[in-house]
Amino acid sequence: MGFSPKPTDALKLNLELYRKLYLARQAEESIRAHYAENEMKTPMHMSMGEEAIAVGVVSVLGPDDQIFATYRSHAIYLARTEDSDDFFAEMYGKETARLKGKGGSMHMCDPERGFMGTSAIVASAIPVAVGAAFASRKQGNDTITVAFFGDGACDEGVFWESLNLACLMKLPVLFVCEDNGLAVHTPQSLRQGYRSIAAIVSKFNCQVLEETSTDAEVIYDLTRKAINLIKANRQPVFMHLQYYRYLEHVGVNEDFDAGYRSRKEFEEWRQVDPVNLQRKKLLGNGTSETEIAKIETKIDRQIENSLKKAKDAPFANDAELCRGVFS
Ligand SMILES: Cc1ncc(C[n+]2csc(CCOP(=O)(O)OP(=O)(O)O)c2C)c(N)n1
Ligand SMILES: [Mg+2]
Repeated sequence: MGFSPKPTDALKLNLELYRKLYLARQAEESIRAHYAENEMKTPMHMSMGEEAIAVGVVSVLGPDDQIFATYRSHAIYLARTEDSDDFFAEMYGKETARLKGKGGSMHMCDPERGFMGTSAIVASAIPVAVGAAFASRKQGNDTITVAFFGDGACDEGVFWESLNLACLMKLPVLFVCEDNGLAVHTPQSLRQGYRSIAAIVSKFNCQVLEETSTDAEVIYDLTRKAINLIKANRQPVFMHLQYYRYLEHVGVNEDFDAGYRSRKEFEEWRQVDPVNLQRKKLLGNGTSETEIAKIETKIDRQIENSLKKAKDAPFANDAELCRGVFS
């Protein structure tokens, strides 16, 4: 299977993108509202601000394409599955989740739906993604493998080794660098002895596409272009996409008083917030406020319902806790 073609109906696509953006944002708003109750024990690395990348890239993929990502993957997971029941069950650590509460926020995984895995070790999913792409090539199928990672992953040797191998072996990998300029609190200028990741990667045998837009449709179109290039040239593509992390590195709060970045910067990015931007676009395309509100109410209810089910669900028993884990 390849990727799904762009729906001819632009409005239909824009509604789909909005539905996923709103779901990702509201699911995290709901986490923020309930986290202090201390029933969700997993550490939270929130996606807020990044949703256009998650939704734009994932919406292009076909059912057999594979996604590997990081501990900051709520939006990617929800864009892929739209399964808030499973999402909240896992956040609450309950038996009803696919991973039975053993993964938590940082290790979400659903291979049957092409969400192959996420990891808390920076850059560690990238070589696994390259291996999966090698397997696809050996099997002779048309699958695309996507590796999402942050700009901090480019500080790891394994990123460069994986990129080198994928370029050398001409593997069908879409590298997606989600660049928020930070590794925890450290800016790129204090970590990287070069000015531009994209400029360095463009010296490899792969195409590099760059974008700063927070418009999910722009990311969607760029991803289609990337996948066409992978298929036409039989080479990986590296997408360098910028966004602003709204909340603290780990946790559900803002941190503009921590001294490493300013609220002013945040306010500037808020002007182009991916969810608001898409909502405005829909209104501009002739979608009524009532129609949009209907979509939002439906998702709000879905989230409320998932959250309640997760809270009410049991924990896995002791025998289950030791199954499928290394110790
Ligand atoms: C191999 C490794 N080194 C260090 C850490 C500690 N650590 C956790 S997140 C992080 C920053 C990663 O930044 P980036 O890849 O840009 O992702 P972001 O958090 O910005 O999404 C670091 C250094 C880790 N988890 N794994
Ligand atoms: Mg980063």
